Order: sequence, then C-alpha cells, then structure tokens
Amino acid sequence: MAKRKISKKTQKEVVKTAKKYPKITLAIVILLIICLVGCCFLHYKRIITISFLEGIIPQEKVVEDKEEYTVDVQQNVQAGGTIEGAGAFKEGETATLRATANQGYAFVGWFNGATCVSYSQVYTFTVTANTALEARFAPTSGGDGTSTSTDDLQIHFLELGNASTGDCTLIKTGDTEVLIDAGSLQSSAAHLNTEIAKYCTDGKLEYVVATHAHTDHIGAFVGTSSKGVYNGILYTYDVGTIIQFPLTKKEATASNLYGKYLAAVDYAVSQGAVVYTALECWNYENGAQRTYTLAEGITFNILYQKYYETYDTGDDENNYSVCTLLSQGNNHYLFTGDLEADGEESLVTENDLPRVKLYKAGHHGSPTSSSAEFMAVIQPEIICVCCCCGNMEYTDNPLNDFPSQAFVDNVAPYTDKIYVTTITDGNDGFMSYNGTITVSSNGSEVTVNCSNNNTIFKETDWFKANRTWPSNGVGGS
Ligand SMILES: [Ca+2]
Ligand SMILES: [Zn+2]
Repeated sequence: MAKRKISKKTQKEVVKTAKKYPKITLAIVILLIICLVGCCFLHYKRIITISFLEGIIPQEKVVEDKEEYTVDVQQNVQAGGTIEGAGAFKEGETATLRATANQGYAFVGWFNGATCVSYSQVYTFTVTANTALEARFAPTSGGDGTSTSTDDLQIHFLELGNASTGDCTLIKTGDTEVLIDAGSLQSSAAHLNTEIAKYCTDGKLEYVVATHAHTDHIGAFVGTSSKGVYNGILYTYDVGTIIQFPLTKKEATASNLYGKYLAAVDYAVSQGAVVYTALECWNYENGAQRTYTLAEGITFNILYQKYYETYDTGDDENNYSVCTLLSQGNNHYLFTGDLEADGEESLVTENDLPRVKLYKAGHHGSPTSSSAEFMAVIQPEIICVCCCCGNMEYTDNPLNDFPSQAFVDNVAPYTDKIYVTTITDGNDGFMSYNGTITVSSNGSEVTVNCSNNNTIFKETDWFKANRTWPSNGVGGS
C-alpha cells in the first residue's frame, strides 16, 4: 500500500475547519472547480499550454506536416501550346496554371475529363487533392489571328471587351461605314473606339443605326464621362445619318441612359448629323429614305415591321427593334436587333424577304427569337451570334443562356456555319470565342474570318458539353 501523503491528523483538522467555516469552504471548492474548468477549456483551444495539465489531459499530437499533392497537366491530342504551373503542392496551397497557345492555335480550356473547369488561360485554384487536368488547344482553322479583309464589302461583328452580352456591328465598303448598335455597356465605349478605329480610318461613320433602347445596344453610343466629357461613339466620331427606333417604353431623365442617349444624339446633330426614325425612312418622311446606296451595287435597306408604330402592351422593348437588309447583287445580309418571334412574324408579312447569306442572330440567340417560321423564309447560310456565350446574366436555365438550345434547333436545318463572338471564362471574366467575326465578299463568294479562330459553333467543346445538334440539322447530329 502506498504511503499516505496527508496524515490522518491533518485530515481531521481540515474537516474540523471546514465544519467551522462552511461558507468559506464552499467558496474555495467552487473557485477551484472554476479554475480547473477554465484551464481545461484554454488548453483545449490551445490558447495556452500549462505543462502540469499534460499529466492530467492527454495531448493530441499536433500535425505539422501537411499532405503533399501533385497537379498534373496533359495536353490534348492537338498539342498547341505551352503550360506552366504544374507540379507538387502542399494541401491548401494555391496552384496557378498558365497556358500559352502557339501560333495557329487557340487555347480552349482546362478540362477534368469531359468537364471544363476553366476557360481562362490563367487558372488559379486551391489544391486539396491530386489533380489531373487536360489543357486543350485547337487549331485556328486557317484563321490568322486577324479579322481584316480586302473585300469590297466587310461586316465586322465586334467583340465588346467585357463579359456582358451586347451588339456592335460595323459594315464597311470603301470609306463608307454603317454602325449598327453599340453595346454592351457604357463602359464598352473605350474598347469600341479602338476597335472601330481599326476599320473606320477617316473618322466618319456615315450611318449609325440604334435598333432599340436597351443598354446592350446603345450604352457605348453614350460612353462614360470624365469631368463632364463623354467618350461614347456619338461623341467621338463624325456621324452622318442616325436611324433610330421609332418607339420605346423608356422615359428619359437627365440621369438615365435613355436621357443620356438623347443628349448624345443631340450632340451629334449639333455637329452636323441628321436623325430619322426607321418609320420616317419607311415612309420617306422629312428627307429620310428606305434605301441608302453605300457603294455601287451595295444598298442598305430599312425594312418595316408593325412594332415601329404598334405600342406593345407587354414589357417587351425588343420588338421595337429597327430591322435592316444589306444587299450586294444576290447576296443579302439581315440584321434584326433583338426582334422577338412576334415581330419576326410581322417582318415576314410586311416585307418580301429573300434567302440570306448572313443573319445576325436575333436577340443574341435567345429562345424567343429566330423562330422556325422565320428561319424557313430567310434560310440563312451564315449566322453570327453576338453574345458572351454561357454567361447566365439573363436566365437560370442553362439551355436558355445565349446561344440557346431552341435557337440551335431552329437554325440547324439551314446551316452549321454559326459563329459566336465571346465566351465566359467560367467566372466573371470573358475570352474570345471566335472573336471579332468578319464576313466579307466581292459580290459572289462570301467568306468568314475571325480574330481568334474559325471553328464553327457545333465543333466547339462548349457546344459538345452544353448543346445538342438536332438530327435534322445540316451534317446530322
Ligand atoms: Ca467613313
Ligand atoms: Zn440585346
């Protein structure tokens, strides 16, 4: 038996004292319990370590060495660039992968199996496991990285320099230009000024069309202001004739975009521009014309649809869109802004529409435009979609983001030559899809050459992962 540390006599004295002062004894006991619990808590949180507690509370060994993982990147069959950033990482470290495409190739994305984890050339993520990715590159199908052309007639569907969907189309023949819309945001103006300057070298846009009053079509006409000076297209370029939407539901105020758009138009008029509505053009009012000759044999025609003079009781601004047809001999090119199926029906009824070489996808490839009935009439050979592909800014349904599955279903029976300007990088950013798309012709053959690559939509990885080509589509499913 172990020797007692405290003698029986001492114990008796303690008990006697405790009985004599019960309140003080109770207080001492409670104080000791509080101290013990407090020490245990602090020790558990590892705020302090009191060495004597180590004998009472078993210590868990603190793991100082984190797990090490590898990030491995393979290239796809079409090795078309260099990759940096793969290697070994400790758990929780940040990996930054960087892809650089070789000449003649475009970077497609970082893939985990069939899933694209990022479309961005620089992909940053936290390492929590061994990671095997594939970096995909695609040949630019003869695209030489530019979208220039020496053809008589050129139509440039410009990238907008941001992740927001919008339209900006520049038609050029000689030194005569027609600019249809200037989206997607007021802040797109700085980028678009630079882009337009590549093609419009005389500082004058002979014609400007504003299809309807939505920001993604008129924002960059206004631009942003610095000390009260705006950098929008209508402030930067000499403008000849402005053709605009006859109707809008917007009410102008000094601070809203529509009010600022009207002020920008007023500025252009003060500098010598003339302004007509599409309805005035159709009715030859006040000197306006239905047909403008851009060059010998090349005409720009204002079409009619009922929403030029039918106030839509719904809240659909899109149907007010100005619709135009560019013609060179038997080659026709159709632009309908964001016209919806309702307006398309009117457009078909009110005009003798030809089959077209090119159709700018109405409303960015929305499911509410490019109706089957409309496509059966115009039977487009080439379609350009101006959007930030896969950006869910207008919908929660992945089948409806631009370009939508319904759009694909309706146009597929007529053509698979579909091109898309821009694509989301999977986060809030963007990258070129086809890039700026240039459609051009000398009057017979029509060619397409894009700034990033010439891969048609249905052959792209995004399409294969997110859309299906219908069995009645050109080339089969
Ligand atoms: Ca010009
Ligand atoms: Zn739009």
